Amino acid sequence: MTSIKNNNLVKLCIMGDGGVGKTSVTIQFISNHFVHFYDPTIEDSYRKQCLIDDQVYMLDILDTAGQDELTAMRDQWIRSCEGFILVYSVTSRSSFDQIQFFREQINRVLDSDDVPIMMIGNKIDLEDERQVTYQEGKDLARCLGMSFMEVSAKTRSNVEEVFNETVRCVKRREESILKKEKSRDGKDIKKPSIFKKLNEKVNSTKISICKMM
Ligand SMILES: Nc1nc2c(ncn2[C@@H]2O[C@H](COP(=O)(O)OP(=O)(O)OP(=O)(O)O)[C@@H](O)[C@H]2O)c(=O)[nH]1
Ligand SMILES: [Mg+2]
Repeated sequence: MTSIKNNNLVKLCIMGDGGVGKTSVTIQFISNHFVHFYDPTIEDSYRKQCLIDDQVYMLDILDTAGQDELTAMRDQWIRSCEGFILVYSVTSRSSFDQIQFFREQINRVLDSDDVPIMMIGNKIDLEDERQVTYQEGKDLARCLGMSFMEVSAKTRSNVEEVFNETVRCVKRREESILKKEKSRDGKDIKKPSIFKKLNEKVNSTKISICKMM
């Protein structure tokens, strides 16, 4: 029987301008179908258990409002999540221009520039209406330190991969924080403070001897 450990619960937040397809991408991932109609979101959350790299995870996905008049909760949404999916539509230049604003808001609220974020360009099935090239998306993501994929909620292209990769980003960050903490503790054990002080004294004596000479 597979059980989910507490640390395998991953909280993700999906953000971006209104109408770019946040809900459609999420519903396609959760229940394998495409929503044709547009019903602006206020706030919805979804849960899905999935297997990523032989590990079972429970994903908590927060689907947020893109419409300007519904975004008062944004700081609170950001605080409650550990990984982010920033969505724009490849058919909308203005939604692409908004990405940097969302990125800055996440950094500000979490007071960190090292947050796991995946940027996605949605609606690639509408190739004739494309306003943002793949290269532009890739360049912006690299410049802002985010992972990047193009997707289509309609055809399901790359939808699963987006969520899998975002979970991997969250886990990689967690591991690197843990590693840093362990190595800090390890150093303290190897070098007890009494030796540190003794070393400092020897060094300062050396310096004063040098000065005298
Ligand atoms: N052709 C195509 N249409 C899409 C795609 N993704 C979403 N749409 C359509 O775009 C419209 C808006 O999609 P939503 O998923 O509701 O957009 P949203 O980002 O959740 O919008 P808000 O909740 O207002 O922020 C709907 O009519 C969808 O059917 C896609 O990949 N391809
Ligand atoms: Mg929505």
